[in-house]
Amino acid sequence: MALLFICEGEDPTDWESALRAEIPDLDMRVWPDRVGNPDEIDIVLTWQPPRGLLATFPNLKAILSLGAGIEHILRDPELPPGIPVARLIDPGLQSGMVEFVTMEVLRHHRREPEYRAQQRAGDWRLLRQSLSCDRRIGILGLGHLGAACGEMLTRFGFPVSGWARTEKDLPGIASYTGEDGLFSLLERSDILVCLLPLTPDTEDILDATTLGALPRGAVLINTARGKHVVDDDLIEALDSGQLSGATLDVFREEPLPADHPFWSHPNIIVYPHAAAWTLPESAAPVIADNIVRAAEGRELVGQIEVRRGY
Ligand code: NDP
Ligand code: OXD
Repeated sequence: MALLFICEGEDPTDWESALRAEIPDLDMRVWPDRVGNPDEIDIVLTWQPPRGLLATFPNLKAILSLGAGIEHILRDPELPPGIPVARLIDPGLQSGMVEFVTMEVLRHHRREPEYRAQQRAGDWRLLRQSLSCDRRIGILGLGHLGAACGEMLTRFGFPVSGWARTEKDLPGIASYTGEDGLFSLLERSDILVCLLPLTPDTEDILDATTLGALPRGAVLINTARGKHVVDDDLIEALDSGQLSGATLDVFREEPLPADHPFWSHPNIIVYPHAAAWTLPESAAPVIADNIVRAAEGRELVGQIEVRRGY
């Protein structure tokens, strides 16, 4: 089994040692310098493969994403058909996202951005605090990451609701589905967290209409993809007071262009796509399991439905 690692700008050294600790005789190649004969490549492990590249490996048996998101693979118009594609289901990615979302929910809940602004102005003033049971959280996407974030937030006493394609039965989390369900969830979300995959159905989902359906003064935390948000509509919602703040970890264009208004907006907190990382020490056992599954022709863990987009 030859595995090809395709991730521009990432040093493969740690990945090679972590994967070899799992599969000692793994034949691991690295694009673009150590590919060898393309006919020998069985599995690709990748983040943002160049368009058209995957189609150059005629004997591919599986495509494994180095991240939870999969749109960076599916966007390739020459994606070879019929090859199983798997997203990454990684405990480290999950705990990283739970930490990040919890941190940002608590930051907004405890009015930390306002206290920092007051500090810059030398303004000593108490801001009224709310109980967690009075701060309603809505989560778009109740999958591997969204459900885990929701579960953690219920432990703080926040009322949590979630929206998914299919009905969920998660302790303490109210489940919503469909278009009506989306608007029912929005109207009861003081803090809205987006953890949807980017698909044709979810692109631009956070626009003037959906942001306008949130309670006045709500907060948005987007840790999914930049293309979920219509940038101008978000700025308009913040400037009009419809939203009081936003934490953005992901953007339509990354790195966020230097002249983008998000950088300097007083009510936006920007992170450089840092919410959750794929770390070899946590992800290698999961990926190794999928390498073995691919070799044996078994279904992959996290195998996605290509037609559905996630
Ligand atoms: P999953 O595939 O496990 O979960 C996706 C969830 O979204 C599911 O609950 C699914 O519903 C729901 N969903 C999908 N399409 C729709 C739709 N049209 N309408 C309603 N609900 C929908 O993904 P993960 O939780 O693992 O990851 C989510 C996303 O988080 C990734 O795709 C990625 O973009 C982002 N991410 C960002 C990171 C960062 O650092 N910023 C790090 C890791 C991930 P159902 O359960 O019914 O199928
Ligand atoms: C991912 C990400 O999809 O880091 O895993 O964005």
